[in-house]
Amino acid sequence: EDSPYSVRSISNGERSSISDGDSILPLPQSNDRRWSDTSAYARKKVLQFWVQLPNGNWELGKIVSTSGEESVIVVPEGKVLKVRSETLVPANPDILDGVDDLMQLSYLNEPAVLYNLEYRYNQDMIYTKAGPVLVAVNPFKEVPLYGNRNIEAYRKRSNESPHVYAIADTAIREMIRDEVNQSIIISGESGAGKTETAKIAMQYLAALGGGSGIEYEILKTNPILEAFGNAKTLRNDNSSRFGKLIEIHFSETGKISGAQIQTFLLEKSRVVQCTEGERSYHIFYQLCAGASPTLREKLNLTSAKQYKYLKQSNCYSINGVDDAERFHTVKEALDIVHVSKEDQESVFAMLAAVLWLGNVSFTIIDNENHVEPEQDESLSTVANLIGCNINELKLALSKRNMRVNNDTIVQKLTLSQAIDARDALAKSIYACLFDWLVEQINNSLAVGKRRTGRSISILDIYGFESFNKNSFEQFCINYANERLQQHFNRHLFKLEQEEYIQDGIDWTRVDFEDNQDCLSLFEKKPLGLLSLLDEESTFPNGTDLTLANKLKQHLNDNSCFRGDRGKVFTVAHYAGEVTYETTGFLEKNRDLLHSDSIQLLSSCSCHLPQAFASSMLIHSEKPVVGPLHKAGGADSQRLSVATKFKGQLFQLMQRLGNTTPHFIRCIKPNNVQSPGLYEQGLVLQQLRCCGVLEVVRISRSGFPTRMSHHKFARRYGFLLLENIAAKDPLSVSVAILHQFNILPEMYQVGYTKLFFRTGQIGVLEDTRNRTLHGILRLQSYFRGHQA
Ligand code: AD9
Ligand code: MG
Repeated sequence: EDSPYSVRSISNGERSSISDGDSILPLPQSNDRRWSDTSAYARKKVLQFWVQLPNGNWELGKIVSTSGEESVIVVPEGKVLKVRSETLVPANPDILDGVDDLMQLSYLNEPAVLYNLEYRYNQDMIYTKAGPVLVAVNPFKEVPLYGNRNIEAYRKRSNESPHVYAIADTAIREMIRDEVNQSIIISGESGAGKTETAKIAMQYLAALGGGSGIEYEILKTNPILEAFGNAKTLRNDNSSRFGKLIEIHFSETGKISGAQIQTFLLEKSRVVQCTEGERSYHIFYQLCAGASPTLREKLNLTSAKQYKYLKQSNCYSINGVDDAERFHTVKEALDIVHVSKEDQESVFAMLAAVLWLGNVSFTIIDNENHVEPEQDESLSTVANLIGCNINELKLALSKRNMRVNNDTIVQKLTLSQAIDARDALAKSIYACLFDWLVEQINNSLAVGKRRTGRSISILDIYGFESFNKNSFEQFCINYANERLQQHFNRHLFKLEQEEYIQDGIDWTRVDFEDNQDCLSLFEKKPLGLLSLLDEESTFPNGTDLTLANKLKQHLNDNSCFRGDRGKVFTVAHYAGEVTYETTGFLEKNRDLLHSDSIQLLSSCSCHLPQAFASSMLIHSEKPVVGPLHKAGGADSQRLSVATKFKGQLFQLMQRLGNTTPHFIRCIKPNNVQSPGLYEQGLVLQQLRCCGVLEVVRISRSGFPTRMSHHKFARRYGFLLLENIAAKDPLSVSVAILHQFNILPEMYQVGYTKLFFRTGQIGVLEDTRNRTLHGILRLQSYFRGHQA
């Protein structure tokens, strides 16, 4: 046997040399290790293996026999399987079941990681570290991990198990200790728990930094932003349809002094268009359900079922949610962030205007399919609510002024053009309202003039998305995730290196897969995805098909890009390939609101529409993509959506770049939002996407297992033959390494710790176990003889 050891010592000072425990004392049946020595792992004394079943799930199994390339495996229910030996993946010794940190696993393979998370999940331990990253598996039920008592335990550090609280605590401490701003970056797919996690982090910061009262306001921004920016989707009953960065500022004494919120790319289309079974933004249903009789009358409000925008998806309520009650919560929250009662009423008027706008219908007035809005309750209510002249509203929804050279010509709208104009107006009002609210909140939370420069930012941004059909939204979201992933990679590598250097060990850089190529595919000028998209958006005759062809023409040589047939192209993202369809790309990227509509808003007597109009005009003064007015006939020149988003992302990365980041990866264990259900395949796919396995892979190429000399000496010292009583932990550690012939390339001795390559601790652990078994056997053997 190619064993790294031949003799073992026994603890308790009692020394006894035995040649081979197994030959003297056969191991009990349950620990049967009669598997073949031909297995590569036999020499490493691996007891159990992971076997992948035909359904893709992994099961723990033991080798019964191996012949040639095949092994016979028995899995827990006694089932026997024949598999190719090379497909077996070594499992970790039982002592590593459910470890706090995946880095403690000797074998860092996918099934081991999956099993460890599941083992913990089943005991409501939803948090696990993957080195510097916190993994949070959504429990879909209340777990007893939160509240003041738990906050207190983390503050005192009497509880050290992984938790969002622990991350928030570290962030506060590092902010104060290093005088460096911190960020908590939360990612994961829809429904994985990002928003809840962000709130849990905010709770902790508010509890520790509370006192000024502003922390209360900060917490109250959540119900507001969720009401206006979240909606029920097929994936999540409370899905955020925007990205959010909240920067919380602290005074020198560590108290919260203010906050600032930045939002990214709200999904506007939901206001006018919504898939069966989903809902529009919560606030619409809340308003319809919760408005007082007086307010109803003022806004001419009816029930949600009477509004076309809400009716189309045939879904009005959410299980376990009382919209009317939520409406009151939102109003209270608005009070707390100092939105006046008058302003609140204006906000509700805008919401009602959007709803009524959706009910505006058109009649055809000539044989060229030109239309006019019907002069009915919907139209008059809209005019009333936004405070405009009804005839001007009618004009804005049926005609378009176009400037050609220096002349203005009036174009009548066809039915589909008029519907587009109506929907564009509704979307703009809503998006402007959302931005306006964020601005009010920011004014209320404003950091005093005396900025301390100490802050903790929490980023809750949409995770990587890959559906059967992927459109412009996924294109932007995935681009954002590419940017964040680069931040993640670069940061983690720096951390790894720093830890090695700090402990004084040799460190030659390990390779890692950078995603720079994919980012360049998006950002390169003039021949990158974004530039080409913008260019095509400015062409009068540009269509989704010409866009697709243009991309193929210029990018087909790029290794991250593949042009497919028709309007389809594929991008090789870090998290996998995604195939996009260019349908709607140009229109969504242009996101035009005709100048007629902007003019209409600025002519309104109510202050909100006026404010919206001027904010749109301000935005249109910024540098422009190109002569947009030639394209769709609109003459307001604006930044394209993609370019604006790219600018926001650059700004975001710059801000994050100046912070110490803390990463939280949320995982959704099932697609049905139900507790206790852990689907391996689904979890695995997310672990791959959000880079957790990549972190693990990175560490594998380094020395992932770390143990202090002290702990190492205590755990394995008894295996030594020599007397170690007088020796220091470092010498004991080195002696152990030598005695067991651990190859020099498999470990590094640092100042405070030993660093091991993957799997090395498994070897020692098994020796230790066998020795302990040997002792037990010997003891019972002797007891038997004495009896
Ligand atoms: V989306 O991309 O915005 O669609 P999120 O934000 O990742 O998504 P969210 O935080 O909204 O997901 O979580 C979805 C649901 O999971 C919540 O409404 C809760 O019902 C549930 N959840 C998430 N985290 C926890 C938790 N720590 N404890 C209990 C949770 N329930
Ligand atoms: Mg969310």
